[in-house]
Amino acid sequence: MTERFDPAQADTRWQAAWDHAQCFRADDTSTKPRSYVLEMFPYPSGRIHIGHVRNYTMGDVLARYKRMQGHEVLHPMGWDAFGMPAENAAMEKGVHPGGWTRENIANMKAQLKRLGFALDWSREIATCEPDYYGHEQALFLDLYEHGLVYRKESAVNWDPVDHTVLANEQVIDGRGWRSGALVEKRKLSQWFLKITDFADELLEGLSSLDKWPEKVRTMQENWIGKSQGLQFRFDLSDGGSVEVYSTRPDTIFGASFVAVAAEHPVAQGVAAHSQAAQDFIALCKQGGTTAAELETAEKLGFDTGITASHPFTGAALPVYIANFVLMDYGTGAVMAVPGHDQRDFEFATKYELPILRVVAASAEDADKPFAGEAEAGDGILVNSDILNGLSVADAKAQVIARAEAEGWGEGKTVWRLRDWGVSRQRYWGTPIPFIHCEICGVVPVPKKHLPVVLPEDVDFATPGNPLARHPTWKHVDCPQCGHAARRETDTLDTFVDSSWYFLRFASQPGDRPFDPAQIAQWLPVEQYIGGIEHAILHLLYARFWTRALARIGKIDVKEPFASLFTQGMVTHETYFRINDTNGQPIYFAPSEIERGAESATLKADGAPVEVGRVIKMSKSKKNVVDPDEIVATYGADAIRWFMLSDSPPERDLPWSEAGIEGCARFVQRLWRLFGSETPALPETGEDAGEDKALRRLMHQTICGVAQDIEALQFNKAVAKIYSLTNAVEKAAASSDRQEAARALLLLVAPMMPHLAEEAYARFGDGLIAQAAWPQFDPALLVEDEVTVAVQVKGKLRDTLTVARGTAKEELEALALASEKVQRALDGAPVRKVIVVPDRLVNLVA
Ligand code: OW5
Ligand code: ZN
Repeated sequence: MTERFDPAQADTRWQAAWDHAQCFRADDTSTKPRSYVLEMFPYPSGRIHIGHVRNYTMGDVLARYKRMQGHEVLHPMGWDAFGMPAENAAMEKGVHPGGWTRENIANMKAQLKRLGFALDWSREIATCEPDYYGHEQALFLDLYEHGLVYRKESAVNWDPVDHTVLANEQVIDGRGWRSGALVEKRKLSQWFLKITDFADELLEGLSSLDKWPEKVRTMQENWIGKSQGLQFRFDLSDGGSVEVYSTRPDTIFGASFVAVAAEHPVAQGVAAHSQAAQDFIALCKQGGTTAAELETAEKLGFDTGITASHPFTGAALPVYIANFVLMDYGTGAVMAVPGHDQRDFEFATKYELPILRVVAASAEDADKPFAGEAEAGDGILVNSDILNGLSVADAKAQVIARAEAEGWGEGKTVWRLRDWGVSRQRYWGTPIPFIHCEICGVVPVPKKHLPVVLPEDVDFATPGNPLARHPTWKHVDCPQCGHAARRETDTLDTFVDSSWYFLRFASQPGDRPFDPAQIAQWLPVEQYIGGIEHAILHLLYARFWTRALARIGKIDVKEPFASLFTQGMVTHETYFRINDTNGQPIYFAPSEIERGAESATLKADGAPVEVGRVIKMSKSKKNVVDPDEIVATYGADAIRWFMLSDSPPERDLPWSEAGIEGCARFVQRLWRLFGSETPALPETGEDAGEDKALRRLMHQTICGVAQDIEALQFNKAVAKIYSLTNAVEKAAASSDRQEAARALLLLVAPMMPHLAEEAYARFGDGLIAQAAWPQFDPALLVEDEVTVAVQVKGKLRDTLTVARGTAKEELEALALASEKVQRALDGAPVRKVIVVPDRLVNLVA
């Protein structure tokens, strides 16, 4: 009996050995097939959390497996290092965002190393360093030269007390997070990327992404939101007219009012002689600007007294100024159909406007009441005059045709997708490389002057953008005319940093963002893994940057991620007691709890606590475990194994103490298997091939685990490894057992690399990190015994267990020899015998 496996010393020893041998460095000149395995790079928020561990363990298993399969693997890691959290820390703790970020990076990097990830650290990137963001500035200028970057006035969240622009996440319930003041919308000149130029391509491209989850493709499709609709004109009672656009012209007979944005000329015209209208417009300017905020905010309106004439019926529809209509979107005015649009429904309910049904499941349902909300679904047209009985699609076409024939409107394709506003009035981001000159206008910083580096000496004592109030930084001479000019003080949205990092990982020359030849070698990423929260924005922006760079001739790849996998959450049960005085729960951390099989008690007082739902880990519910503590207690292999076991990787994974203990026990179980008998035996001996069942299971497991890893179905691979472990443990000593144990060791190597190295060292042939995946014999995958059904006159009477491929004559003889068969025949002569080899013998009497 060998000693226990001791991760505390083995883990670091093997991590150092991998470092020393540079095992995980990707060779750009390799002739092997290439695999680029990438996980979404982390924000250096402070510490690695369990969600990171799950993400990076999955990628690590795939990367290690691909290397064992003989691929040249690129598996890099870096830091998505710009953004608000660093700036918030600066304001709260009085530290510099750069110092805070770099310290976090150092800590988190050490944590990742302790988990044993097979990463090529020579390619590490931090987006906050000038040797990354300087190249980003160069690419931004390239896009500008090609007309894909422009400036436009647009609304921002303005905090009137702090005199600063707020990020959306700094607006809480319509108020500034710091001042508590009601946030206003203000117009500022902002930088935009022309993603809408790519709307068609980005939509079309989705159909080529057959290794992306259907769900993600649908989300992107909806975000891009291509729709065919009708743009048309309402004549107004005051002699004017208003243009509206509707994606549901089929519902035109259900229109009960017209709504215009606060900034719409009709609204402005009314406000010119109405104080009440002016007050209402001012009210609309408060509150957030995001789609989500508009969706949830209470719908408010102001009746202008003007009416609009319905193009079919001539009915006079009231015209409202409404807070849910945006000037930036479409024409800034809408035809409102409360029965079939939720926002219109809420508005109509509040202002007691008619809610008509014009689409129903069938003609009989024409007068069915609404169940408290609008019905946006499909159906047939009702209460709609000439459209009655038509499908939604046919009715749309009909109304568009009619409008075009009569000249009051025309069919138009519109996109939900807007251009991407990338300006942020913040310090901790990539400076936008432009200079404002009173003479020349907006002038790009000449590329030879890049990077435009952030100043270090900034103060966060007062709100607002420290770059804008820095005493010297922004003062430069105009690169064109030489007169005193001013730097752009906006920085780029951090999503820009993550839109091209996968290119920089593949190629990082000093003098340009990347070398297109190397990009061609590595891209597209073979497997990208990350959280579902990036299904829309990050993934769309990365696809857009790739296509934009392809369009301007910088690279020759159109889709950055060939295959995408989105992982589930790591969850944990909650522990709490109800506070007697206010009825609120007081939560306890798992470390404060003694968990029994049925109940839980608080260690401090030994009295019971309630066990709550299994939910996403969060600070407020205290249901958090710290990966570092788990590694310290159980070792890296145990936590890695936990991340892969039990739950399918796209589902939630409930963390439990019992679970991690089971994983740690399995590590020791394997150690007993590998650490004792295995190395003592020769690889093949005279008894090779005797233990047929074990041999077959071994070959099946080698094949099956490979398939499972390639499909990222790690829990299935884990189950197969458990089965093979059981079988090897039970098998009598033989060289078959030896061979199976050796294969088993190679199969667990990507998942438990430390234990695997420690055991492999006993074979004395190098690092398992550099070993090959075991071979399997396809001939041994199939069972060599089959069950053959024996029927008499079509009725099943017996079964035979025989060797696969048993001859027809022999099967016939065996069938006739069966006592059950003879009984069924009851002396009747057999007239005909039908034999289907390996399957069936049918005796016709
Ligand atoms: C974790 C994934 C995430 C992503 C990756 C990096 C989380 C899955 C959900 N830099 C960007 C980023 O997302 C990526 C760019 C490419 C845009 C948790 C989260 C979780 C969270 C917190 C805690 C525990 C579990 C502890 C809270 C208490 C602290 C005291 N998820 N599962 N579990 N960076 O760093 O956020 O989507 O793929 O890895 O994530 S990131
Ligand atoms: Zn100038």
